[in-house]
Amino acid sequence: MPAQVRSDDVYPSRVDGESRFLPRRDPVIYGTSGPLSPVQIAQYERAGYLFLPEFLAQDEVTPLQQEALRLRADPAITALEETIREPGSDTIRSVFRVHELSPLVAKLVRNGRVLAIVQQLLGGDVYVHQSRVNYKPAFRGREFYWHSDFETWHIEDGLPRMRALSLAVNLTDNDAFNGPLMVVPESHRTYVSCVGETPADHYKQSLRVQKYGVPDDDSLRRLVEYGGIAAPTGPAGSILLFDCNLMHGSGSNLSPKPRTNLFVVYNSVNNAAVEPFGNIPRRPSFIASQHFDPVQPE
Ligand code: 6CS
Ligand code: FE
Repeated sequence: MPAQVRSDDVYPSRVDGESRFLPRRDPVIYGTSGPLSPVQIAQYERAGYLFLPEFLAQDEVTPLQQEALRLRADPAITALEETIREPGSDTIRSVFRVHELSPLVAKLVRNGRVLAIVQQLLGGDVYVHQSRVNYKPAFRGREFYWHSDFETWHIEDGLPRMRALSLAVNLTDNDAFNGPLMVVPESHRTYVSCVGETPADHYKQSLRVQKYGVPDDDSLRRLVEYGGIAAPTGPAGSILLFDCNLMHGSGSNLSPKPRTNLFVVYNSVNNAAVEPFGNIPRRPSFIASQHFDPVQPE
């Protein structure tokens, strides 16, 4: 193993000349009881994700939709480095740290129904590692290439183990045509160590188009041969919970309808970020939070 791999690193990446599959060394489900049924827990454990259509009521999702549009139109927000633009244009792709920029999103993060599920999956108290709105505008919203979030959060942000998940809330319908999120079922049980050295200030590039920390074609082919590809599409208000190591991505939006999703990344307080495992300076806190206080239900 190359010299720069830390002795406490069970998931090395970006150190070898070739990509490797390493087995997951962590549980998928950490909790015991909670609102999810045994069947739902088994689905999440086996496939790495759980889709709950129309989880939020219309009167919960409408204010969030409006809030997402307000954030994008507010010059005080668009002037911040939290606002990321599409490659090659000024169109807004994402706004990060929305759980601190928006009281409405802060409220959603603490929503009791959501939090009980997250705590069941991760086994107890959690904090928010990252949050963002991805706008994927009509006609020209660009793709997010295949990746495991955990690879980046481990190497660039210092999350030690796989004990985090993403909550994706559909703020618009996600359909076959507007660039819905796609996942590779069961890929969360394999860690794909990636090739290439992380460039300085990688996030400035990667949040627009990611080139490092993405799997090579052969690895992807093998994962998809095993698990296939699923696109859990559904109306606004639907939510997707997915494991931090699940391979996922999404295509461009060629349709006339935007695809807007809100993402909240919850991490166990027992898995708080340490020094990044990639021997690089940690990313700014608007991408990788340093506030480890547990989220309290509202
Ligand atoms: O770099 C990150 O943390 C992120 N990038 C992607 C493509 N997904 C998760 C996360 O927002
Ligand atoms: Fe991602």
